[in-house]
Amino acid sequence: MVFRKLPGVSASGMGLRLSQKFVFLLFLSGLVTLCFGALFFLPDSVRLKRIFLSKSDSPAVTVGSDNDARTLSKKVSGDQEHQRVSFKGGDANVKLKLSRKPSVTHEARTVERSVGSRTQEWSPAMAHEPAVGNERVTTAAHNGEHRSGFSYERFKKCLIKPPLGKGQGKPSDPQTLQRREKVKEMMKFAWDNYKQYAWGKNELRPLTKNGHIGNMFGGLKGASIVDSLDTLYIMGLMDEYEEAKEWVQNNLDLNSNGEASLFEVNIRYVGGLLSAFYLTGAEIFKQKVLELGEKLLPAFNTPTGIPRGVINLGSSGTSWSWGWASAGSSILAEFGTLHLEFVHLSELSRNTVFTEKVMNIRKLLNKIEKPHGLYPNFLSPVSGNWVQHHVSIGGLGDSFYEYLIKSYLMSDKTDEEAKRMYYSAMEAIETNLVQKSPGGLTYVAEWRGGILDHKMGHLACFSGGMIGIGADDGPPEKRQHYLDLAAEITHTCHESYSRSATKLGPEAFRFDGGAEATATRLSDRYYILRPEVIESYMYMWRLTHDPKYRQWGWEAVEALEKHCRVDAGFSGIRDVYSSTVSHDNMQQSFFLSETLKYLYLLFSEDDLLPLDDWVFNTEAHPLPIVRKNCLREQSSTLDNGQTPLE
Ligand code: DMJ
Repeated sequence: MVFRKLPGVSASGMGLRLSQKFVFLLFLSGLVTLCFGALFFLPDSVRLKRIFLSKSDSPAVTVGSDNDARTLSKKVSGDQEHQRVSFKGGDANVKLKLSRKPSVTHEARTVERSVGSRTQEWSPAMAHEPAVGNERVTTAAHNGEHRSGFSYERFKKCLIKPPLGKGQGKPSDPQTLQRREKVKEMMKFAWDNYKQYAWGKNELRPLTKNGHIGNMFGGLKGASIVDSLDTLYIMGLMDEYEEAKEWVQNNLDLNSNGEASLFEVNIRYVGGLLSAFYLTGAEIFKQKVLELGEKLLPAFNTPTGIPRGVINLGSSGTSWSWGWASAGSSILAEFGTLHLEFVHLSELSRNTVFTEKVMNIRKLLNKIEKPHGLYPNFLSPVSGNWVQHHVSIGGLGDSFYEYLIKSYLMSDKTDEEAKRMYYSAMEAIETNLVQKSPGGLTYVAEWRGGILDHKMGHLACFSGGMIGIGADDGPPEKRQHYLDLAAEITHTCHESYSRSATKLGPEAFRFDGGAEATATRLSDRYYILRPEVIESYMYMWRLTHDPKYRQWGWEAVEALEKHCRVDAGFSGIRDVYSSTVSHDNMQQSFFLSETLKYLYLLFSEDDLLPLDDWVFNTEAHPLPIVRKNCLREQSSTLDNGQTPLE
């Protein structure tokens, strides 16, 4: 028997027409999809979501709301380096712009985040489990307990000298002592005001007397507190140090879910906590830093292992490239400025995973072909190739070079690869970038695919100190040459200060169109309390004991007092060439961690944080040299028989 369907008549006998049934089914399936899809957008904490989706099923992509995008994407003034420079320094005037396309979704999805296993009992075997490719990431961070086997007592015995010197670095001559006391007073003033008006926020806004959170730290708070711990400690501001420690203990919440700059979180939070631990032995710092270190690991889950610039600190572990970075690239100064901290994370956790991540970056950079031996600033984390040929020892490139020589020094001069890479980079920089102005000033220009841009950023002024500390270990015939070059660059940077009305230096200065160490663009005239010039004074003082460096440091103190000190703290200024200053209303956390620390060290004896035992990370947080037969062999031999640096 053949049933002949009459047009529009249901065969089911339920009285529905075929077209009606179809519409109904369509509606029903749409509803189911919608409900299920909605689960993805619920916060991780919602129970329903946890019932339906296991952790690893959770979508790696958490696309922020338009609102988020709006707050993250601000108008950017100036050129790309300007964005980056300000970015690195947390410039209040320039806002972040993220590429909202998370491009690491697949890899991120495959990561079994140990966040999800925090409630499990930790065992030493888990801590030692090496990460294989992009998959399992396990550390010793559980329930706030870190049983890493690291012995602080043993570590202290490995130091050649006491960290704070014989007498806390107190200088014998009265004028220097007085100057040092002044710097200490500045620190206390900056701290007290931060405490009064911005406690727990990231930075103080000293004019409006409130706090600033910003969006560089992915919801982490208290950047000024973490950045200040070691400065307070070495200055002997013990009540303040105790307040800071207590805040870390009770209020530093690492379970944030925001998008952070991997670089900034690493240099300020990881660096700050590591130093605080090594200086004081307080376990809380070690616990926090290992927990935080673990949260950063998913950033490396890219096809090449080169991390992207922005990481979600929440459970998704997704990462993004900066929207302004060419073609989804990663920034040399960002992924190249992780080594020191990550090696110490391995030292403390006895988990090689951290060192493996940064050694992988090193391997790639060592192997890749370099135009004229130079390292361009943008690299694709997908292909592992350079994205364009802009080279700079200032913003975007700077601390990569710094970390090469410091990796060598921090390895107790055993990391030969870092040494080779540093000195050949120096050769290329000298051949291609180092210039002499008509007025006889030595400067390091920038390179754009073979064309020189005769500009030097304030950030590039750290290079005087870097070349200075690297002088001793270069080819013997170049030792004096490097010291001279370091002194010349530091002199040029001092000129950029002394040629301004305020005696503070601009964000960038030029050597073309008749300019000599002065800013020619309005947009380059600001000063945001940056440390780099003073940092070079400090190193050059330690290396030469030429009194001019202390004198120059004192000039900077006077200028800071005169132009940057306001009622409730210190503020950056908008134009160093105008003596009627306009303040930017921001006391950067690096002012407390770097600028004031370097000034204090400049007016102290050399045995306060002696360079025989310590290297400073790029945020001026001191990290101890990892000594063979000491830190490494006794405390850090791993289950697989390797040491973290192997
Ligand atoms: C600091 O956060 C670090 O020194 C970084 O390497 C560069 N910029 C700022 C200070 O200027």
